[in-house]
Amino acid sequence: MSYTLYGENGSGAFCVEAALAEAGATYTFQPVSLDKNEQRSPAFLAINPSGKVPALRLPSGDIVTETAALLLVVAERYPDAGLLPPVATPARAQAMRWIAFMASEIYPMVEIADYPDRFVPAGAPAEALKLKVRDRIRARMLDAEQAVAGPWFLASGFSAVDIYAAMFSRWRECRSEGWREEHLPKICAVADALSQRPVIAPIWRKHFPKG
Ligand SMILES: N[C@@H](CCC(=O)N[C@@H](CS)C(=O)NCC(=O)O)C(=O)O
Repeated sequence: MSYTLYGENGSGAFCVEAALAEAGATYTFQPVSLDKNEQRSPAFLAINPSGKVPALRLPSGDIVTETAALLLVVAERYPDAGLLPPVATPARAQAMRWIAFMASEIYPMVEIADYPDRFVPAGAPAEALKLKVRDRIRARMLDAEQAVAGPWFLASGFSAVDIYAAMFSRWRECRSEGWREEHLPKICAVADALSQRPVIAPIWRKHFPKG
C-alpha cells in the first residue's frame, strides 16, 4: 500500500510531497481546495479535525498531520534518503532546531496572515493585523536566513530543512514587493538549488509554477 497525501498545490503539502519523492516512496496526491474551503468539509474534517492541510495517510491507514511531523516521519522511514543528518550528530540537532523554529515561530503566523478576521474584526483591524503579522513572519525568516550555511541550509548538506525553508520563502509574505530577493538571498539560493534537484524539480513546478 502507498501513502495518500491530502493537500493543495503551493501549500504545506509541497514539503511532504517533496520529502516523499526524495525518499522514493509511492504516494497519491489527493487535492483539497482551500479556495473552495474543502478543508472545512465534513469529509476532510474526518481526516484532520483541525481543518488544515497537509494530512498524510500512512500505508497502515493511520493519518498523520503537521508538516514538521510529516517531514520527520518520512525522514525516519527512509533513512537512506538523507532527509536528516545522522542520529545524535550536531548537524541532526541543528536540523531539529530549525524545523521546530519554522513550525512554531513561523507557520502559525501564516494562518493569521491568511485569515486575519479569524482573530480580529474584519475590515481595518484585520488589514492592520495582516501587515503586522507579515512583518513578524519576515523578521523570523531573517533569523533563519542568518543561519544558512550555503549552499544548503545546514553545513552538513541537503536536508528536510531546505524543503521547509524554501516553501516559506515562496509564500506571499516573503514574495510580495520583491522582499524575498532583497532580504533572503541565501534562502533564495537554497530554493533555487532545491528546485533543480531531479526528483523535486517537477514537484516544485507543480506547486510553484511562478518559481
Ligand atoms: N500546523 C499545521 C498548519 C497547516 C496550515 O496552516 N495549512 C494551511 C495551508 S498551508 C491550511 O490548511 N489553511 C486552511 C485553513 O486554515 O483554513 C502544519 O504545520 O501542517
